[in-house]
Amino acid sequence: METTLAIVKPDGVKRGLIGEILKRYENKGLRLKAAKVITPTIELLEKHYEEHKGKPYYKPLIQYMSSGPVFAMVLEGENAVKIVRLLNGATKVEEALPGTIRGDFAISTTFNIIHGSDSIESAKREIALWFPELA
Ligand code: DGI
Repeated sequence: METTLAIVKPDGVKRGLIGEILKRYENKGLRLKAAKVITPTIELLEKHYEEHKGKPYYKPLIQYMSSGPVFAMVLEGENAVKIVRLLNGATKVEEALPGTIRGDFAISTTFNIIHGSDSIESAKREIALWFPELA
């Protein structure tokens, strides 16, 4: 059984989309194993996004992600990593299909509502980072 990390980003929380997003994951059959509302520190975000360091969007991304509370969750299910990314939709918002979370709710690639781990290895690393208490 796979686990993955999904994060409703600050704009998603501000817009009241936590319930809508969780409903989509649960409707699909994923189970919520852990969740919390936190305003992430810069230190946590720099670790989370370390592979993006130096990219032109890196600083705005860290600033945006630390701008308010997020809803971080651990989801479990068969193929959870891929399924969450399918439900989330493409990174580039103009490629995110209707029916996906980004396709239905996001208009900007920078402010794109939701995060999902991109591989089983990333999921393990990210869950340890955001939920050290589960280790
Ligand atoms: O896993 P994703 O969130 O779909 O995408 P990612 O891990 O490649 O990038 C992490 C975040 O960085 C993404 O959600 C938004 C931002 N980002 C990535 N590529 C671009 C970007 N932001 C802008 N403005 N332009 C990009 O090309």
